Amino acid sequence: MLRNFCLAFVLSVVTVFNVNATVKITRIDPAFWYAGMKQTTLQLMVYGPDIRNADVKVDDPAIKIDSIVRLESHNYLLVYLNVPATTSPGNVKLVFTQNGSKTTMLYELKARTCKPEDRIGFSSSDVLYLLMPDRFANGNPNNDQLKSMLQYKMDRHDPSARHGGDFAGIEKHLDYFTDLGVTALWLTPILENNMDGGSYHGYAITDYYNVDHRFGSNEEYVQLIKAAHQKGLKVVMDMVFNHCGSEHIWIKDMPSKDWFNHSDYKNHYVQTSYRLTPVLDPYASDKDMDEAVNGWFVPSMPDLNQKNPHVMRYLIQNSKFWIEYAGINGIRMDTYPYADYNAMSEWTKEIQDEYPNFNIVGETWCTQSAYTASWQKDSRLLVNRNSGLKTVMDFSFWDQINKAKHEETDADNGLGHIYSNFVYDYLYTDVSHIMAFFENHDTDRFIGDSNDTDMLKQAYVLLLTIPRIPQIYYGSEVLLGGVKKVTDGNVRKDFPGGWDGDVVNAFTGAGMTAAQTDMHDFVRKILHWRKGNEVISRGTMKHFIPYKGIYVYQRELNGKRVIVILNGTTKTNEFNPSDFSELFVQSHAGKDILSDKSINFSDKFNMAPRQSMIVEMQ
Ligand SMILES: [Ca+2]
Ligand SMILES: [Ca+2]
Repeated sequence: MLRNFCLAFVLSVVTVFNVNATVKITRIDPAFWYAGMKQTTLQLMVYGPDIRNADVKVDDPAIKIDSIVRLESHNYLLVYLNVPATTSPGNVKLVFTQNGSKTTMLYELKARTCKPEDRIGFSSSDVLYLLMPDRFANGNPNNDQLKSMLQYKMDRHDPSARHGGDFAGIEKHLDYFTDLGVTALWLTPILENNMDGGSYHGYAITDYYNVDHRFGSNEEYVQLIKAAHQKGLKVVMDMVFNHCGSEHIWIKDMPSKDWFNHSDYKNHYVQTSYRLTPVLDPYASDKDMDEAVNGWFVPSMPDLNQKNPHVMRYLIQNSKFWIEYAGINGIRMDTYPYADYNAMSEWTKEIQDEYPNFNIVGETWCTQSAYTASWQKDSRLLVNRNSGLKTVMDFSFWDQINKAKHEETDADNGLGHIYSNFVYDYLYTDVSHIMAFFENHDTDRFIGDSNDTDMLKQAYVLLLTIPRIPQIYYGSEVLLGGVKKVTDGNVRKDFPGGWDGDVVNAFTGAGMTAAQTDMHDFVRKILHWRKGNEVISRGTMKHFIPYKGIYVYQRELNGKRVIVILNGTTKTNEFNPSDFSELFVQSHAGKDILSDKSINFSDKFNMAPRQSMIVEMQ
């Protein structure tokens, strides 16, 4: 059924003329391309029985065949076209001949719909809302159980089964995001995962050019992004270059042995060590490096060999396809250091060349700032290496804030960890391109199974006022909890109200507890205040070593100042302005946007346990 679908998709955009006996072509990736791309090389991956032995000619004066690559498998043929940037949109006639048979095909070059420089990525003026499409809202129950897919379980009571969320559910609730005040959506991977069991998380891709039909169609994905854009929301696409799913056709019929790392997996399986230090370690052994980068993530996720230029060209084109076709505003690249360093640098460079204002964030999961900073574009920390990666993920902040939540604050403990995290910002080339978060879909929920809303509030205050690109995770604003005990599904619970009949509905407020409503309103208030607030998105930072349990920092831009004061203890605590007197030379008056109260910094005052203040100075 998968193959049948693929054929239908290809035939919808490629016209094939049959002349007597035909050369059988079941699919071409990409199914169409765009005229006027800066990169003139276009790889066509042609699929078909024994297509390896076919010959191809292009019947178009403007376009030439650079090379034809015959892989080990007889069922693939790589055709490299040279499409000059000046080529007009239209159809290119390709003539395939094989054993006296001939097939002519019209390959479409579409017009680009947007100037490449107008593809604006997410930035520190945005707040990203991370959600899992399977777990957010079910807008179309008809796509829940598809017989065309490999067998899987649809059961909302099973945290590892599919739950039926989809694009229609997200689109239906776009107003929820704008009302909350976030400005960008990061959806976990939406491409097809036709895996035994369903692979609800999306990280085992079996088709790089089609979305998973349990979420909707390619057209519905494009429509969702259009609708999001109309409401001022950006959309970030989660991509995976390190591995695909083991049900991908490339595993069942391997194009060549060097398409995957450790491809002799049936006789000799090599798993990654999940230890990423060897990638940057100047003393790393070959063994450690090989295991880290070339080992498979899990047996169901074969490790793609990005050092193979044909694999990498396929992946680079695929990312450009989704930028052009769907109009995404950014890419979050999964398991970034697990893929080949040089190949990934080539990718970031090519995307940057084509789309100078686009943004990519890479998952660089190591809790040392020195590690993360080295992954950022133009880092001065590495000699003769440049990842080209604009945005990195601050796993150090995540680690430190999750330590801090259990501790009383002093210079070394509690919010002292947060202070230390920012001290090392000098390591980064560009602080405005660091994405921070206190939880995501791969970690315990910040609140875990507790009901400590005080610390969660303080975490939101920090995240939304520090010099970072903040990323929040769906549902925590209504106290969705959970820890990764037993299964990751426990931190990926259904958003309340996303399914018909949900007793608690966070979209309407029905059935919500007072604590849920209070948290939602608290987060909403900061998000709306942050929106368009350049003091926060672009301002300078000054902070104090935590003193008497209190952490204080100031953001400033063009004379406008915001002072954030956090009582990092579980006790009532005195704030004495004279301990931070350099902040109050110009003015003693401000307004706390959280309590809406005027604050006079002439005198000491008490702060409630874990109280936070965001004070706009007058
Ligand atoms: Ca559904
Ligand atoms: Ca790898």
